[in-house]
Amino acid sequence: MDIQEDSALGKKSKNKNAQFDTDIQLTETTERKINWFPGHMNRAINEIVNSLKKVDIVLEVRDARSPLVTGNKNLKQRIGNKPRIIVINKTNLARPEVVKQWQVWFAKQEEPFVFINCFDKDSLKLLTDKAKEVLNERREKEKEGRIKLMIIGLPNTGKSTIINQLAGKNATKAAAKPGQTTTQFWVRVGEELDLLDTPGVMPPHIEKEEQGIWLSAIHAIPDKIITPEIPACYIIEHMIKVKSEEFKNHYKLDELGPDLISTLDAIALKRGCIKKKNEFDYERVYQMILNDFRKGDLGRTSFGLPPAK
Ligand SMILES: Nc1nc2c(ncn2[C@@H]2O[C@H](COP(=O)(O)OP(=O)(O)O)[C@@H](O)[C@H]2O)c(=O)[nH]1
Ligand SMILES: [Mg+2]
Repeated sequence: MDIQEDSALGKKSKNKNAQFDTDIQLTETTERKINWFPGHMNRAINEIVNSLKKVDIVLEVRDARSPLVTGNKNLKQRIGNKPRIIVINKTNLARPEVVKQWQVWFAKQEEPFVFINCFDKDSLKLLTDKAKEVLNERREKEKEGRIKLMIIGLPNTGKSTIINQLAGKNATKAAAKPGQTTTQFWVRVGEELDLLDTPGVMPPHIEKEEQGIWLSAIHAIPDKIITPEIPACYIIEHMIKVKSEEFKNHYKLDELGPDLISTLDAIALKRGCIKKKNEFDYERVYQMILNDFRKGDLGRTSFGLPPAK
């Protein structure tokens, strides 16, 4: 299935029994494919390829809550031989025990990687040290001068924030939604680094619909592509499944679950999301859950585990 700007999922949400539909949909359609690849992404990719010759190393930023789904095989191919480090950011939003599993998994792969929370200074040092280490290994002889790094990755993974944290100032625009960086932008950092910020790029294909929902939950995909109801209901079901105390406490629920609809209703009641005719205002609940989840207020979350092989 192709999800275009007026997505099939979006239309579905306008049904009367919307939350019930979602329930069915998630189980029926997990194998469907989501293709969301607006035209301007091609331009962004071509610009990345054109800029390769200007940089020493590429940092591919991903989200620790889903380190494989936030990667992009297509970008990897286009980067070719240029040294690359996979930067798995936002570890402070992911479940620590799952992050550990991912670290073990990445250590068995061939590529250099680093797990960071870019608001943490030690993390930033890990990142710059790794870049220097990889470059020293790759260079036949020591290159003089500043290191030029290009930062790429999916929208909203924290590319611009990493640059701003390294620079110690708001040198490039960062915000809690995708699509904030629209053109490439150089930032000088201290005596030794030049960083090239780039607009986020989506993979041309998202393999499973469930993975598209993860990307929507973490806001790598804009809300106009997948209607908020879908990721919001998914988040609730996920929180019930993992028995999230943070979720239960955040909305002051008496119990967790037992199911999606009872939880939606309980949250609507607790938060006063009621329309004039005494109906629950589910749209408000969906948006609130998404906002709270994205801020990290519903606790640390990981979507998916490392592959067994
Ligand atoms: N909790 C947390 N939030 C982060 C981290 N890095 C970035 N963010 C937030 O993620 C959002 C997107 O950041 P931005 O740098 O604009 O992403 P970009 O689209 O990849 O450039 C912003 O709200 C940042 O504050 C991190 O390591 N931890
Ligand atoms: Mg940006």
